[in-house]
Amino acid sequence: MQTKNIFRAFLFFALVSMILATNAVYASAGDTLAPKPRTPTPTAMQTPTPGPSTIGNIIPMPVSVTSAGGSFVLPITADIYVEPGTAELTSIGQYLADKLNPSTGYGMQVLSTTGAPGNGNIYLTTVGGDSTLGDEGYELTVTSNLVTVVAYQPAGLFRAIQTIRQMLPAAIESATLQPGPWQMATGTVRDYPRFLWRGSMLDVARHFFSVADVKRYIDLMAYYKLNVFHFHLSDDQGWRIMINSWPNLALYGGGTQVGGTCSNCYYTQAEYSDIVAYAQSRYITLVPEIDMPGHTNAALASYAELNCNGVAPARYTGTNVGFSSLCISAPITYTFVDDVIRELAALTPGTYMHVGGDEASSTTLADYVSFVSQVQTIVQSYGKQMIGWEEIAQINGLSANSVAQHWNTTDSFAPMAVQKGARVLMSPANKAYLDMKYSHRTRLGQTWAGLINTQTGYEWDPGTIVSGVSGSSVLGVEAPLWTETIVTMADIEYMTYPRLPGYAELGWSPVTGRNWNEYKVRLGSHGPRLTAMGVNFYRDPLVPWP
Ligand code: TNX
Repeated sequence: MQTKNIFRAFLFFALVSMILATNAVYASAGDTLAPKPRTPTPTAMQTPTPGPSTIGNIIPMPVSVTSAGGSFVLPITADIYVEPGTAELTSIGQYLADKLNPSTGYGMQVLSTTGAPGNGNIYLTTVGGDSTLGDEGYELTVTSNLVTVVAYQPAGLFRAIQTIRQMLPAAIESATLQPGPWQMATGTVRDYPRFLWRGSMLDVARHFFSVADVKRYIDLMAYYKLNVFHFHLSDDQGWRIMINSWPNLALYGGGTQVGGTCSNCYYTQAEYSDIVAYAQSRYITLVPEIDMPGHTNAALASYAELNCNGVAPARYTGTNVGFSSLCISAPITYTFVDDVIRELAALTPGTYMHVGGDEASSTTLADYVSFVSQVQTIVQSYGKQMIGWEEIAQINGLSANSVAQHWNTTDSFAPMAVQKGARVLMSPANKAYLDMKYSHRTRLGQTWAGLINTQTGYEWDPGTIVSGVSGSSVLGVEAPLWTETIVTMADIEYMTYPRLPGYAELGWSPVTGRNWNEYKVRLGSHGPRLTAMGVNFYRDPLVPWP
């Protein structure tokens, strides 16, 4: 504690010098829009007393916000108190500390407490949490003295942390020391999600992305309270996860991507588990996808016996779809599926296994139905539930706990899934596909499902988009990023931001009162936040960026 206080005293003088230096720059720049230089009087060295303020600009829009009109300023002495002081709550507190410490330089620590801590701190507790707010709900109260979050479950505390970050100035997201002051408007936020499943999919098969890139994708999702990361691990162009019983899938099938060869382009099981744990620590469930029976050229190329004619095709690095199929009549096909699902299920704590099932145009309908029915049995034999692209709704024995992911833009198999008692995840390609171009002028992306600017991506409702599929039949919303044209992390960020915050809002916020003209201003205010996080977002001209 002693060392920390000495450190904080030094930091205080460092910050004051920074503020003075910043003002000097503004003064010499001669920009009339820049803030007036603050006179370096002794009062400038005290904590500034901010004026009244309101809580605003949170994405996704919370269920209820009540502003009290005052301000809380995070003091240099602030710490984060958790109750009860379990390992789980301590790591949630540490996540917040790790987000706030680089920019504030405050060296906030995570401490355990019983009851509210003293003034000037952040207090995260599950004691007395309101069960009616659900697992992800929370109540955040900011007074001029204290920031308090009460949640029924730890996940709710984690979601609330994102609200706290968004209530602080944008510079809080900077990785380097910033001057502050670190002010929040006072009031209360009571909040919980509309849908259970608020997801995003990343295709690492068409182009491969490093573990670090995948983690960054997940961490950015967390900022917008998303809770499912769908990991598209196999396709015609590459197989990305080591399966110990079929090693050539990764060793050979992981050697290509769109455009050519790719060296060691797969995740080891340890790397996969590391990604699972990383997502879990952000209260994000990882759903792995092995796309079958189509989209399987990488597997067919790796093992000749998976082909009906016993001949392995060459690996594929183009972008066509619909030409490959597993051999539906061969018993070894089901040994293969069983082995892959068994190994993946053992590494995956989440409930769902995604089995693809889309665009199987080289498989007859009878074969398709027979295959997916057997795959459903295999998935369930490992204690998991099946999710697949909407075509899987065609199988007769579709289980009520299986999920069909709607992606088509006109006709849909979603009502068929609902008739069979199953639920639907909404990813209509003309609304929710992150790989569609924003406009004809944007370089990256495709156009087959249409152009999706930020407004088009926002103005629809997962609860009514497919007629006959509503209410509890709608599990949630997911935005997939296919990567045929996406090569780098900068490309990923460009396609994902600023559209993903909109999908997060469709998944979380109440539908009533939602409107683009209000949202676009709120989204614009996130521009400086995304900039502070180093996100290469598309400055959609429809959004009033400050
Ligand atoms: C269709 S939609 C696909 C993917 C492509 C995507 C490109 C769906 C389930 N399959 O294989 O990557 O279009 O936009």
